[in-house]
Parts: sequence; structure tokens; C-alpha cells
Amino acid sequence: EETNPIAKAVDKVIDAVAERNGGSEIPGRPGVEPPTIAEPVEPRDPLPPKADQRGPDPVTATGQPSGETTETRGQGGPFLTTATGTRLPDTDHSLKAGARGPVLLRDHHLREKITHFDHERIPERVVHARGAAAHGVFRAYGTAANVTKAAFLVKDVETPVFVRFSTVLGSRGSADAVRDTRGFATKFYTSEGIFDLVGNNIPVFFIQDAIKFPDVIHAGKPHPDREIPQAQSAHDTFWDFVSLHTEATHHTLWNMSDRGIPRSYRMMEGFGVHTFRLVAADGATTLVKFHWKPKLGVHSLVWEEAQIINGVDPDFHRRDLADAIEAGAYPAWELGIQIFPDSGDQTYEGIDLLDPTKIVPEELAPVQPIGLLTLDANPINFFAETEQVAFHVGHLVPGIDVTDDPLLAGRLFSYLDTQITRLGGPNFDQLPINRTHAPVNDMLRDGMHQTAVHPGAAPYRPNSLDGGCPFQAPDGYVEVPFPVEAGARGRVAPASYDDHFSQPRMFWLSLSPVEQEHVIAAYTFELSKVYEPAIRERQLKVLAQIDPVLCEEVAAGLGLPVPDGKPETIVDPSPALSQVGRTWPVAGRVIGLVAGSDIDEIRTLRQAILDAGMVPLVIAPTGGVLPGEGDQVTVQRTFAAARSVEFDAILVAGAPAPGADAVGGRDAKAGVPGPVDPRVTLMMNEAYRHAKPLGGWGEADATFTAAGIPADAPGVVSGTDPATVLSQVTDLLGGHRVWDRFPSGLA
Ligand code: HDE
Repeated sequence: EETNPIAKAVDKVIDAVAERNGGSEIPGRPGVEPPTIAEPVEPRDPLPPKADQRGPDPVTATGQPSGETTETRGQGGPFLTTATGTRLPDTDHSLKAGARGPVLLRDHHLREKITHFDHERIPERVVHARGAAAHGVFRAYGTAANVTKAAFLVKDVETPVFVRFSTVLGSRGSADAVRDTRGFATKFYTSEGIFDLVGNNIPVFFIQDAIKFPDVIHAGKPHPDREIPQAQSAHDTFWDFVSLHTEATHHTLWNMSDRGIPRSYRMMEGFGVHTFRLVAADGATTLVKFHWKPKLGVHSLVWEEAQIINGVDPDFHRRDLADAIEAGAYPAWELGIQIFPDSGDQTYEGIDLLDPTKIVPEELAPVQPIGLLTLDANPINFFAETEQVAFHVGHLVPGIDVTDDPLLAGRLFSYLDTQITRLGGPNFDQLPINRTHAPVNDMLRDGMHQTAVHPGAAPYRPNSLDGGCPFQAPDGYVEVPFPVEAGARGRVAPASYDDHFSQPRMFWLSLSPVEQEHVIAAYTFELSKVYEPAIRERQLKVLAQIDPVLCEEVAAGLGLPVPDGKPETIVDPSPALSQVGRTWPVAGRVIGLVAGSDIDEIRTLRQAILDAGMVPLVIAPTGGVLPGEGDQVTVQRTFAAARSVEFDAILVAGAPAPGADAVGGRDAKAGVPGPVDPRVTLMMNEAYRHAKPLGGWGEADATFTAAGIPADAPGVVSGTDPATVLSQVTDLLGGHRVWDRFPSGLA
């Protein structure tokens, strides 16, 4: 019998909590006794990892099973010890000469504890510092078997994976919902070694040559004098650089589009960006671009919503990913490839495949699915896994090779190099999260943080002392002997790299009017934050090369004259680039339920939302449980804690909320009759402006009116039967937002 994974997971959590509390249940449940997580007076077993959590596979540095289990790590044993195993009777007091006397320098435990703490942090990543990750599995369809011999792409092979999503510019503690590119890095622990697909959610990059990477990142990071602003591109140095360095135009345009503010990591595409070269079993080669297609569709926030989220819940994306996995609503992506013949000139339909500022439209080369990625477990320890994971574009397996894209060449150097600093030496491959699942027989020795004890006398080749082992593997990784183009040495680029505007124009023309409007608003916002008029004017000249309407609208917003110049190329749109107009699954979508006084109704609706695979959050004036007979209903958000940005849709129950005088609740404490509680009004008004489906029945209309929402506005469902309203709102959610609600002067 099919049951809702979310409901199942909720039950599992309830059972686990009940068990932990010695059989009693959690508040808000029938037969409740308050939990007693009292301080134990004698050792007992630690709590095991939660059902949604999994750590890296416990293997040794040489790939053998280590005998450890995730259960035995951490605070596993009964008694506290020093790092070297000496038992400790007291960790709460420093060693002192008398109760009020000086602390003694000889206190080895104090020194060890504080010294270790002092060094708990490692340098954050120079880019992509803020991230969130999950474990999962990749299952190959076998459809790539004719183009690559990679074993993990053979039909039905399952490969463990670890995926880290990230923002690029902000530091580790910055907010999630910023306007930025997102990293999408996947580590495949294949039987032939590790393959890392270190991609982004945007298919092009700011620069065509790795030597410009420090420039673009220095420009995007906060200003060096005051370190302002954090985690965003809306400042002078960024726009100074991209307006001068126009090969950044395409990537910047994607950032200014809805792609720069994803709704969820679960709803982003991923791209390998560069072209890769696949090698089949018979040696034949093919050029490909990698794509991740989310099963939930590609969806975004709206800019005001994103800005509110960054204050209300800076961990929005991180929380969303972990919650979905914990609830059993596992996010999934299909891996696909665009395939191009490995012609000598490495172009396709006139597009230079070695230029990372260009895409190949899906209409010209369809994305062919080759496997399914499912993320099904949260990490056990953020530092050990998400922070210490080390991705590298040079982690390749037989069947996958790189191309001569000069951006990729620099990356092949950079990742290992930066990780030696970040992870403190060259042995980070031995960290649990980075260990391969394939046997390791390297001759790499010693170094900082060496944890393997290598036996044998001859870590060199050729040797006779260790029996000649390890032998070179005839079936090992071979670089494709692709001929190198002859030419004079020089700091040069091909002529095709000079085209900076045709593809930005294609992207612009491919967007729906609503999406174009968002792009205009984004450029206007960002350039409004630029102090130097010359930079704003220069960027307008760049926009004129993309599209006259875009340029005029942004110029009008900035109060600046429209510069001369117009697009010089004629291009066809690529409809696949638009996010709007299709219908997607609603799994995991969050519905706010402003409770009325009819508890039966709320109970039924809550269950109906769960049955549809979505997440209901009950909103009421105060916390605790809703008053009423029968199974209790817990209030999950008080009016003080609820904010529209947490919900994909909001339903308002018809009858007045408990403890309130009117639908939506008046400010009960103020005790005066008056309008609907202003916090509810604000919530509804924001949700309306952010084009979220809204529903209500009975007296709910009073709430809509108070929030300035016209009764006949698109996507506002009012009726008499709650179940019908829910089903209509669910249909609307399939389209993500009520797009008609955005004013569109451009159509
Ligand atoms: Fe990265 N990039 N990158 N990058 N990149 C790093 O490696 C670099 C580029 C990407 O979750 C760093 O371990 C150079 C493109 C992701 O741990 C560093 C260039 C794409 C992540 C580095 C690029 C990416 C990184 C920083 C220009 C998409 C996060 C910390 C030639 C295809 C991985 C680290 C994670 C991280 C260098 C451009 C994706 C410094 C030199 C293009 C997803 O090595």
C-alpha cells in the first residue's frame, strides 16, 4: 500500500522521540506525557544517527573496510578522556590554587581543550564558502554505454554519491537566498575511482580563460576597504569589471534572471559548463556537455521574497534540503548529455565548444538522459563531510576526459592547489568523505596528516623488493591522444571568443515577458547600488548590445539617458531556457494553513495536504495546540513567527481563529476590535505580491480584503468547500506561481 513518505517520516520521528523519552510521547499528540530528557546519572548508549542521516563509508585510506561504524564514532564511549585516552574526572573546572586562587599553567587538560578549540576552524573556501550537502545514489540507465566505457554508466549500476550545493561569493556564514550563481558539485564514488562533476546552476561562465579568475572574484567579493557588501554583486567593483570585460555579459545576464535566486537547491538545473570528451570501449571519442535536470522542475524566488528570506531565515536553502530528505521527499535529478561529434575543429553548428561563455541550445542538441541521481541521506557531521569534502575537476575515471577549454585547464590546477592549504597538507584524500571506494595502490608517502601506515620497503618503480608491485595497469586511465593545434606560442585567444553578445541576446529573447521583467528589475536594483555614474552608464551600453527594450527600461529606472548602440546579431530564441509555462510535481511544497476555530476542518485539511505529498504548517495567534475535541493539532507557526516567505501557498480557514475576534485573528492582546491582525495582513499581502496561490473559504474574504487582495485576482481561490479550495490551490502550485499576477508591460 502506498503511503505518503512525509507522513511516514513524521511517524518515524515521533516514534524515535517517544523511544528516547522512555515511551512517553511528544507534546501535541494523544495521550501525551511531557518529555523527560533529563541529564543521565550514569552512562548509557548515545543516540544513534537519525534515520535521515548517513556518513561516508567507513573504509581505510587504502580502500579496505575499516571496521568502524557511524554508531561508534563521536561521543560513543561511556567515559571522558583526553585526546590520548587518559580518563578525566572533571572537565568543568580549571586546575586552581584554591577555590579563589589563580589558574595553574600546569593544567594539561585545560591547555589541550582550549588549544584544540582554538584551531577548530579551517580556512573557508576562497569561493563557494557557503554550502549544504547530502549523500545519495546515482543509478545509470546504460544509455551512455555507446559513448563511454566508464563503469558507473553501465546499465543499472548504482554508485554512491555526495553532492554539495553552494553560493559563490558569500562567506561561510552568509545568507542562502542571495542573487548569485550556485555550485552543484557531485562526487561519484565509482568502482574505478572517484569522478567529480564540479558544476554550477548556470551553464556559462564569466570568463573564457582561467587566468581571469582572480580578477572576476576580486571584483565580486566585498570591497577591500570596508568589506561591504557581503554575498552579492550589487556594488561598484563587480559592475566596474563586468561592464569593461564584456565576455562576462552572458553569465551576468543569467545571474540577473530568475536563475540567480533559486527557490530551492532541489529545483535547480546543474551544468558541467565545459565540454568534456568521452571515450567508448572501442576508443571512439565524443564531445559532450553534462546537464542535471531536477525532477521537481526549475523554480525561483522573486527578488523581494529572497531579500526577506535572507533576514527571516538565512538558512533557507540549507534547511529546505535537509528537511526534504528527513521527510523522505528525496530530491532527484536526471543526468543528461548533449552529444557532439568529435570533429577536428571542436565546434557544433558554428558554436565554439571550447568557449565556456557559450551554450549549445537544447533545440540543436537535445539533452539525452543517462542516469538518475537521488539524494536520500543528510550528513551526520557538517564539518567532517560538507566542509572537508574536496572536489576536483581532475578526479576522472577511464571513459571521461577533459578538453582544451582554457578555463578548464586552470581549474585542473586550482582545486588540488587550494585544497592543500584549506585542508592542511596533501593527504586530504584520506579524510573519510574524500576516500575512494576503489582500491588504492599509490606511491604517495608521508606529508602532513598522514593517517595510513604504509607497509613495504619500495614506494618507487621499478622495484624488486616489493615484488615489483604495484604494476602499471594496462586498463588504466589514458588521456585521449587528440592532436594539439600547431601555432606560435602566445597569450592569445581564437577569434570566436570575441563574440560576447549573440548568446546573451538569445537568452533574453527566450524568456517570457514576466521573466524579462524580473531581469529589468534586477539590473535596475543592482545598478542603483552602484555609486559611480560612469559605471552605470557603461553598463547601459552593454545592455544596448543585448536588447533595446532591456536597455531602455533599465535606463528609465536609473533616470539615465539611453545610450547609442544596438544588437548586431540576429539570433533565434531557445524556448528551453524559459522556466515558465509548464506544470511540475508539487511534492514537498509548503502550505501555510491559517487556522480557524473548526479543528475538525483543520485536521482533515492537514491530512489532505500530507496525502498530496506536501507539507502543511498550521498558523495560529499563539503556540501550543488548537483548542477542541479529539486528536490534537499542534500550532507550528504563531502569528509572531509566521512570514509569507516560508510558504508556497496559503490557505485561510473560514471561521474565526481560536483566541481571535475575526478571521485571521485580531491582535488579541490589544483587546480592541479592529482590522485583521496586521501580521496576517502583511503575510497575505506579501504572498499575493509574490504571486503565490491563495485560498480561503467562508469568512476568509475579510482577510483578503484587509490585505488589499481583490477577490477576483488570478490565483485567489475562494469558495465554500475547503477540499475544493485545496485542490484548486494544488493545481495552481503545479505551475509554481500565478504568473498572471505580475503586471507585464512588455507582452
Ligand atoms: Fe571553481 N573553484 N573555479 N568553478 N568551483 C572552487 O575549489 C576555480 C569554476 C565550482 O562544493 C575552489 O575547493 C577556478 C567553474 C564549484 O567544494 C577553487 C575557476 C565552475 C566549487 C576553484 C573556477 C566552478 C568550486 C574553491 C576558473 C562550474 C565548490 C574551493 C578557471 C563549472 C566545490 C575549492 C565545493 C570551488 C577554482 C571556475 C564550480 C579555488 C580557477 C566554471 C561548484 O579551486
